[in-house]
Amino acid sequence: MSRTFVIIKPDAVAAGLAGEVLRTYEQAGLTIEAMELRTIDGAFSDQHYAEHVGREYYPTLREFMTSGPLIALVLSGDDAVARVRALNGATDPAKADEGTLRQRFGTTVQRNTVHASDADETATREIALWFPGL
Ligand code: FUP
Repeated sequence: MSRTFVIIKPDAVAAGLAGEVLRTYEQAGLTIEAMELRTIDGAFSDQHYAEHVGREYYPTLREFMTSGPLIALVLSGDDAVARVRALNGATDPAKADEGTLRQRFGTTVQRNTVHASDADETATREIALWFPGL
């Protein structure tokens, strides 16, 4: 049993897709451990995306991620990190496998519906940042 951190990004929340995204995770047997609708500021985005600050695409990513409410989630289950990334699909929705969340609902590399931790250590760091009480 392991945990992962997920964001239902502002594009998906604005489009009314939160329920469908949650249903996809729940039907795959993942359990919701924490969940919050939240609007983040630029400084918080910089902490979350610390590895990306300074990249040429980061200013647009920051603007998008702070543009409206998102849903922060902690999911648990067997092999949660890998299973959630498989459900999400490739970063670029145009390259994501059929049936994945990003293929179904994503529009661009940034407006790609969801974020999820890419390794157990990342999950630990992201959960501590977003849900320090957990
Ligand atoms: P992922 O782990 O699938 O979310 O992908 P990355 O860690 O590569 O990307 C993190 C965020 O940066 C995503 F929102 C996509 C965005 N990004 C770009 O906009 N351009 C790039 O060249 C790479 C990433």
